[in-house]
Amino acid sequence: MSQTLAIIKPDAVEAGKAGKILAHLEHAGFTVRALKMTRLSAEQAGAFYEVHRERPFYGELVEFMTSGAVIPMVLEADGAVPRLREVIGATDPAEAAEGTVRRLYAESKGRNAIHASDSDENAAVEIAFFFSRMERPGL
Ligand code: IDP
Ligand code: MG
Repeated sequence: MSQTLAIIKPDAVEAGKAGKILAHLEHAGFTVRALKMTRLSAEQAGAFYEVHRERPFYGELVEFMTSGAVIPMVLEADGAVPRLREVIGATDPAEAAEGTVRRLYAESKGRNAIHASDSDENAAVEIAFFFSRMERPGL
C-alpha cells in the first residue's frame, strides 16, 4: 500500500460537490487515512504551488486556492499516486476521460475540483505540508 495527497479545491467545496467526490474516491478503492477542512493563506498556497511560480497562471492559481475552503486528505491504495492521477483525469476537464472526477465535477482548467500528487516524493512532501505526524495514524 502507498499514500498520496488529494485536495478538494474551493470550486468543488463551494458548489457542494465534496461529498460526491469523496464517495467517488472511496468507490475507486482508496481508503481515507486523514482529512481536514481548512482555508489557505496566500503565503501557504504560494508555498504549496512553489514549482509553478514562474508559470503565467501562478497568480490566478494562488487567488483561486485561497478563495474558499479546501479539503486536503491522505488517500491509501496500491500504487496510490498513479492510480489517483488516473481517477481524477487530465488537468483540463474538457480533455479528461469520461467518468473521471475532473470530467464529472470540474468547471475549467483552472477551477478543476481536485489536486493529486504527481510522484511518491511529492506525495510525502505534500502530506507533511498539511498533516502533522499526530494527524497521520500509521506513519
Ligand atoms: P495538475 O493539477 O493536473 O497536476 P498542474 O500542471 O500541476 O496540473 O497545474 C496545477 C494547477 O494549476 C492545475 O490543477 C490548475 O488548477 C492550475 N492550472 C494549470 N494550468 C492552468 C492554466 O493554463 N490556466 C489556469 N490554471 C491552470
Ligand atoms: Mg501538478
